[in-house]
Amino acid sequence: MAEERTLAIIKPDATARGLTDEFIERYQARGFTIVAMKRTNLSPAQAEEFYAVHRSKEFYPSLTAFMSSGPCVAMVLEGEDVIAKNREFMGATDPAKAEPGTLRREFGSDVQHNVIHGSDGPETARFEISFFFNPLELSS
Ligand code: DAT
Ligand code: MG
Repeated sequence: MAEERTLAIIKPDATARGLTDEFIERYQARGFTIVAMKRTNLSPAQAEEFYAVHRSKEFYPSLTAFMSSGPCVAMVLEGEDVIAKNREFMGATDPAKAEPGTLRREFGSDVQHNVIHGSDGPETARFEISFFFNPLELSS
């Protein structure tokens, strides 16, 4: 497997609960390398653009309202097979169905308030990383 980058987002429910440091520590303890990170509060329009792929879903309005409801922390992770490794570490979309030991199982409240985002493939990762970070911020 080749070296990859992926985007993870600590979602507004997690930052509001004071879980940011805990999540960063868990990522590092698990061996993930964080090559860029920023805290930001998306506008509703930015959340709509980020989740444009879900525009036709009935949960799109509440998803984008939630994702713009408070600060989030975006992180670029780098490593071998890191896209899949992050998805595994996050757990299934619905926390009730996520494996024990995953972030969503341990901290997620429901399918919308599921504490963490992760890119689902190389093309998505490229789009999502460039959505949050400019080339200078990615030069490490
Ligand atoms: P994932 O975040 O696991 O990649 P996804 O891409 O299918 O899941 O959906 C993006 C987000 O949208 C997800 O993290 C939470 C929200 N979502 C998905 N399905 C939902 C549903 N049935 N009801 C409410 N929110 C949902
Ligand atoms: Mg997804």
